[in-house]
Order: sequence, then C-alpha cells, then structure tokens
Amino acid sequence: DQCPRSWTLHGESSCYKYISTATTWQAAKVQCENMGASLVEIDSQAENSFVFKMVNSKGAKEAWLGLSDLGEEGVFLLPSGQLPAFTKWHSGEPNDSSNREDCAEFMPGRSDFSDRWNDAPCGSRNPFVCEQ
Ligand code: GN1
Ligand code: CA
Ligand code: CA
Repeated sequence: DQCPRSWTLHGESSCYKYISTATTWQAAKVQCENMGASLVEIDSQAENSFVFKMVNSKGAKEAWLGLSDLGEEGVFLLPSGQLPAFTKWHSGEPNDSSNREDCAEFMPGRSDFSDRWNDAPCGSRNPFVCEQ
C-alpha cells in the first residue's frame, strides 16, 4: 500500500505505527516528529475505533493520544495546535485528577472505558501510536 514498511494504512491515506515502549507524552510526541509523523490525532469515530483496536490488540493497558491541555488548563489541543474536530471522553473525563492530568489516552486496561478517553499525568510512561 501507500504506507512505509511497518506502518498500517487506514482510511484513504493515513498510516499508523504502534510503539510499545513505555514513554512520557512529551517524549512520545518528539519520537513521532522524529519519524516525520505526529502523535496520533483522532478525527472521527472510524479512526477512533481503528486506533483503539490497534492498541488493545497489542495488549496496551494505556496508550497516548495526540491531545493535551498543557498550554491552557481545560483547553485540549491537537499537536498541530488546532482544536479537535472529534472527541470521545469517557463520562466524567477530563477530570484533571489531582490537578495534574493534561494528556489524553486510551485505557484498554479499564473495560469500563472501552474506546473512550481519559486525561492522565503527562509524565506517565505509556505506549503510543504515531500517524503520518
Ligand atoms: C484513574 O487511579 P484512579 O482510579 O484514581 C486515572 C484517572 C481517571 C480515573 C477514572 C493516573 O484514576 O485519570 O480519571 O482513573 N488515573 C491515572 O476512574 O490514569
Ligand atoms: Ca488538565
Ligand atoms: Ca482523568
């Protein structure tokens, strides 16, 4: 297909790569950028389902998404700086638990979350998905 070797095509032209190494959110963002990609930006339910299945099938308990409110508390932005067109927070999220959760993630380890999102501490180390 049209994706580099070891990347997976979804949709018309997006390519995804799962990185299993437990990594902080900021370092995950940089690693994706160093591959000419970005930390995955979820734009639709179809893309959300695809990426959730990818991380769940790899056995990840948590996995970073490209969305954070590090810039301004309560304002979650994509790595591009844009407001997200699509969100799928679990009910009660984002809750900025202990006033220190600024990075979005999937929580496959929590069956009650399904493919819904949580905000978690950015310094936690999780697998992640890059997109290009
Ligand atoms: C987790 O560990 P606990 O239950 O206090 C999660 C929070 C979620 C919460 C939802 C570090 O908190 O972000 O809002 O579950 N904490 C971490 O129940 O991921
Ligand atoms: Ca926050
Ligand atoms: Ca949370």
